[in-house]
Amino acid sequence: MLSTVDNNMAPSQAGLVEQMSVREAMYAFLRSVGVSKIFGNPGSTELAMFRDFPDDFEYVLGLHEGAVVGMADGHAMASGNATVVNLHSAAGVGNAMGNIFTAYRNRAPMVLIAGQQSRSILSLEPFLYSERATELPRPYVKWSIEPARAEDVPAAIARAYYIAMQEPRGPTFVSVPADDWDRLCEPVFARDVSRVVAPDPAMITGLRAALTAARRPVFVVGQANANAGVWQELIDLAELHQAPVYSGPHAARNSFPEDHPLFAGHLHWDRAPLARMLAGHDLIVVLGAPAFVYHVEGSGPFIPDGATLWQVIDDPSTATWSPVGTAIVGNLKLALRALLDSAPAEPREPPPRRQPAPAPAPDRLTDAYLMSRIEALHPDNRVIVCEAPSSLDALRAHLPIKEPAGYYAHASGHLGYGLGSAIGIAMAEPQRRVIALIGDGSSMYAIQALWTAAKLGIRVVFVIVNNRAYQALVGFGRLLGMGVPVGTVIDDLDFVKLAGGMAVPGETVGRAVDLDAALERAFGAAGPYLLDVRTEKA
Ligand SMILES: Cc1ncc(C[n+]2csc(CCOP(=O)(O)OP(=O)(O)O)c2C)c(N)n1
Repeated sequence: MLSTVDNNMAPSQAGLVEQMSVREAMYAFLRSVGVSKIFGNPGSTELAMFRDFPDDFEYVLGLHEGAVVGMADGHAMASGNATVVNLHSAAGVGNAMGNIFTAYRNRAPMVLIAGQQSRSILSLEPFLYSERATELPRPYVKWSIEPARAEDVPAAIARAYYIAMQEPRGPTFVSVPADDWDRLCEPVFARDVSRVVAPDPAMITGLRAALTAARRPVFVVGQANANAGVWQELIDLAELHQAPVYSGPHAARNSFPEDHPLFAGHLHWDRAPLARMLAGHDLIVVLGAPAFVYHVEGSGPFIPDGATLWQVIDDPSTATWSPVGTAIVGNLKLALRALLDSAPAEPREPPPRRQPAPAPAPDRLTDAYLMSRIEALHPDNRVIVCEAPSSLDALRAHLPIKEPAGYYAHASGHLGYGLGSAIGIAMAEPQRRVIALIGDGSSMYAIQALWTAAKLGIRVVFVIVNNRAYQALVGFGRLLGMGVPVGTVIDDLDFVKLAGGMAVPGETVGRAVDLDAALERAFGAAGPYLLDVRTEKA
């Protein structure tokens, strides 16, 4: 029988030559798959996980679990490798849940390791006991387990990693009792486990034929393209077919250059206007996106009369609920490479170019003016994180996303993702300038993340788009024929003081004339910097 061992005792002394502690086996496995950071917020049930914390690992502390999972999401998406997250048993998982939902919708690969009380006292319903630990994060994790035996924990973590990395990627969950970490187990070795599935070649042939025959095809693109890294393939395909490219509604990442002549804009999130935007096209090819993400109930046809729809998506489940069209399931890179072997039957005229938005008035501190000045002062090598719901139109009009992996948002609608994710992205891509555009309301769901940015000296410019309201809800209220809804005014927040309290420098910008200099100071900062921009209400 295995028993708890002194961690300093060599395996040979214990008479178990090929064994190591559960903790050592976990770190050895993580090392072998290139994971060296643990994002977390610890508790007593997990402390044993960190005994003799290895020198080649970094613990990234966040002061609230929402901020922790947001950071881990950003890091996973920007680095392309799963992140490991330490959460405190039931309460920590509960705090993290909003951003676990977001990670699930974002397809962010992540292994969540939560503490559990010691196995030996579970029958006594002890303090901190997570009674149904594996059910708590469901249905927003791809896999959830509390291993039957301590010695199964490293293999469970390895399996959680492989599942998280398989398309569609996403979070997985392992609950580990506190007394497991010191137990002995066999090591787990990294293996090559397939991460993608190839699309059905016969269906790809069908889509190629449809593309060849179409008179006026159109592409609709979404976040699975960014996850699969098919920036150039999409440009080549659009140019080959001279087809306009729309971004699907609520796309959480960018996959096509918004300054490209074929970029047509962002589709509406309401059924009828969306169908109207696609009118005149006989073939709609949805690549790496759901068809479609609606925000309100609608009626009428899903696509214009006379059009047919094809979809290529890495998620089998998403393929099944599309109301119309033919769906091909598989990896976008493989699909696009196969589709590039197609050509129009007749040469096509290039579609008309979109009209640029008129420049915003320079004397008013609107969100549109703010976006236009960021574009003017920092046009390249930037990553925009946006969680400023009512400023999305301004962003799209004046701050085009021109580079691969240049835009991150939540696919979930959950607020509290952006502030943390910006930090995780900047950790993974320190050579780029991460600019987080966060609403005053949204920032307060994860404001603790600023502390981590300051502690680690992470270079992020946090721009609080401060309209002193939950303005998106005010706008939505208008759509519903209401006045200003209750619970939507949030004035009297001082973000410079909040940031200062966490050692992040910053300044308030109250006039359009002061904006450029403040942005220059923010872009020039060596560490985190916050601008509280008091924008005019729309
Ligand atoms: C966790 C969570 N709670 C509530 C909401 C509902 N909600 C959607 S938009 C919004 C307002 C956001 O305000 P702010 O960040 O200031 O941006 P603005 O709407 O003013 O542009 C709220 C509260 C949400 N999406 N997520």
